[in-house]
Amino acid sequence: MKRYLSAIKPTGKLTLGNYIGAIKQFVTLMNDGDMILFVADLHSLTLPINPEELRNNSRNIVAYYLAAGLDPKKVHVFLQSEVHEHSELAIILQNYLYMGELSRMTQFKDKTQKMNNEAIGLGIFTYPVLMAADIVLYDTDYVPVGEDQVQHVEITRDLVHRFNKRYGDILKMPRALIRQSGARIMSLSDPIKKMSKSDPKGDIFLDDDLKTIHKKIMSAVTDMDCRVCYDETNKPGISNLMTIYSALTNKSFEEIEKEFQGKMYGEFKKEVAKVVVDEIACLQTKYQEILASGLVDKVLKEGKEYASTIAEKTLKRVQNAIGLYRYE
Ligand code: AQP
Repeated sequence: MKRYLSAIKPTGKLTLGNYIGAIKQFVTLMNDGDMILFVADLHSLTLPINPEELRNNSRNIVAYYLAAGLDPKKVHVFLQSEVHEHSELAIILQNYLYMGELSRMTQFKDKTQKMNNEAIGLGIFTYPVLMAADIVLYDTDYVPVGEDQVQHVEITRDLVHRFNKRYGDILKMPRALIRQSGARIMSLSDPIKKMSKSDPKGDIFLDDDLKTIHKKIMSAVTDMDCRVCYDETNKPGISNLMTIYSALTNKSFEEIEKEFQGKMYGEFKKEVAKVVVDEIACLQTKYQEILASGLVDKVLKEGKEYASTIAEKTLKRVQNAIGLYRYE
């Protein structure tokens, strides 16, 4: 059976980008194999975060996973920090990735470009090492991610190749799995920038009130051209709205272009706003029910047990291969 593994960092409130680019894809894939999802709380420590916020964000992610339709009978969900093998394996694997390649990672460069070297924590630099450990710990086949995370899966593949060349066939080679549409939802106020939890300008949050969502979409930045057609380079705002609309309605760009031919941007935006508001309204209702039901703690407990069993075996296999222990 194929195994899928993915995660979300509890660095802030979930956005429509996280929902379309990640969570919706998890729901589609859950019947297709063994799915392991975790809340990447250790990864969220790479930039300063308030402890109470971190705790709340972590629970909220699980509640949104379930609200979006992830079935706890089919999907295993846990907190990364509760399975200690992630950290232990990362300590080992950091010896198989190099400073040069880590400093070339786009996410590292983006997140630290305005920071002074003296203020950059080591965790943000070694982020890909922990992510590689997250992935290989579960003998993962596929890592469903948005486009921004593909580079991290690629460096994990380099590591696996390097490690296996030295010690034999110990780590499973993973692959990134990217959504065909919606892999990169952009900011509504600056559509050449990714919609991001930690940079809330132009974001739609899953817990925004519905009027606010409508307003945000109606005032999304577009262009002067007035034709609803897909052109990422010259019409990034309209293309972004088309991506959102397409992801939530399953309509192709051609169908959308036909539907709004000769119509004004205002009409198109109203329709996008309606679709987004309907989707999020339904999600918010289920989310509140789940938070009130106590299901989050139950799911996390079961998920931790499932994940720990697999993680323990992989860590022992690695330790054994590199000469730390010898097991029967
Ligand atoms: N704008 C986006 N469009 C499509 N997919 C997205 N993802 C994030 N933003 C978009 C996908 O969501 C998953 C979880 O991401 P993450 O929390 O691990 O880190 P991230 O990619 O860095 O997401 P954010 O929201 O931008 O977080 P911060 O601001 O903390 O860095 C991933 O699969 C990601 O591709």
